[in-house]
Amino acid sequence: MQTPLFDNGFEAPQQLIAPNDGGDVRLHPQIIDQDSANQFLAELTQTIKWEQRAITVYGKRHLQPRLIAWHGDPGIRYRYSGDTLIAEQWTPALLALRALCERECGVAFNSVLLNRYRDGQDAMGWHADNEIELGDKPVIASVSLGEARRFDLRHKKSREKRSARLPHGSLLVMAGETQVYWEHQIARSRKVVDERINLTFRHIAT
Ligand SMILES: O=C(O)CCC(=O)C(=O)O
Ligand SMILES: [Mn+2]
Repeated sequence: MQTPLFDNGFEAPQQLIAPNDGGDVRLHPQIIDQDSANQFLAELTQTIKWEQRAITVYGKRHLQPRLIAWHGDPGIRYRYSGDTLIAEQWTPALLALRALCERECGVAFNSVLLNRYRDGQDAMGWHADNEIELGDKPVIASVSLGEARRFDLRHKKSREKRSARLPHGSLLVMAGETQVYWEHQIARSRKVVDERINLTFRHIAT
């Protein structure tokens, strides 16, 4: 696989949320060149053991409307909504993407949650990534591959909304107090027909 290219300033990062708004969300629209992004998309589609898993919401079991996978350092667990995932090993593609995110964010990640949205009917509801294991002001690096989806942010108190399109080969970074004051979602869409893979690199306290 080629070394992924970084954007050299021609696609300047967009600040979606600034510390004044109670958070820090930046979008690099094209951090990976399109050829490498195509290769990552094909490789992850084929090599990851994708699963549709059940979670508990308000006491009821539901299948999540997307496929997921959890990879990371040995023994790292991810606990959420009544489900526990135990990390699968890093693969070469995941390590390459982790290196890119670590370089860009200046922090270390020991795990990655992968989401595969098969079409516009797959989605993720409003939530904040505020599990205790993520620590106080988590840095979360979110790589998008495949069909672009709209990413919505909503302030927990004022209900102000902000949105951005997450294109193929982009990187969204959430840091600072983002998870304290804001929630985010990927809404269903009738216009979207193609697949999208999203990877959120995280550091889980052990
Ligand atoms: O698919 C996305 O861009 C969002 C994923 C997300 O919020 C998560 O995995 O917690
Ligand atoms: Mn999230």
